[in-house]
Amino acid sequence: MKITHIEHLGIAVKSLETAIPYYEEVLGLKCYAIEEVAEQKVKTAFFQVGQTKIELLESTDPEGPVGKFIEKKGEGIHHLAFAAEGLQSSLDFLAEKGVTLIDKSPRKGAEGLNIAFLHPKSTFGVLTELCEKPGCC
Ligand code: CMX
Repeated sequence: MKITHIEHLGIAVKSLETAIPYYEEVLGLKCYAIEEVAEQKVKTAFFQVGQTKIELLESTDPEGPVGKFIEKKGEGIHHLAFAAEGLQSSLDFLAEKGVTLIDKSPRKGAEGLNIAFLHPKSTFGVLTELCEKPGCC
């Protein structure tokens, strides 16, 4: 298993429209993409900070993962995403180590990345995502 860097931090917000001006006008970052991920019931907005991105997540459905998260916990950090080389072999390794996989094999996420989530109950309370660029490794 090889993690190379933190790919992004996912932050749940009630509204992209009201959160984006804080990131742009106060923090001075630039929103370079807005993308809906219908399968995940979210609309996302991305900001680059060095090698890492901030991914703002607005729910498009109260029953989706981010809708349920905001209902329970309010706005805030939703998940931590690592860039990992060899996604399927990393998942196999993690399963062997007893980590509960939400995704047993990679699927498509925002920005065309292959992604997979690990269950927060087996990662010390942090919903963890592994990402890999398609075609890599
Ligand atoms: N971080 C930490 N804990 C979380 C969590 C999160 N983001 N989301 C849920 N939990 C906890 C809940 O607090 C709850 O804990 P308790 O049992 O102690 O109360 C437990 O997990 C179960 O939560 P739930 O609200 O009943 O939700 P579900 O079990 O239905 O789903 C999860 C939880 C993590 C399996 C689901 O949210 C999931 O599959 N997430 C992965 C996909 C995702 O988050 N997509 C959105 C981002 C997409 C993108 O980045 O493109």
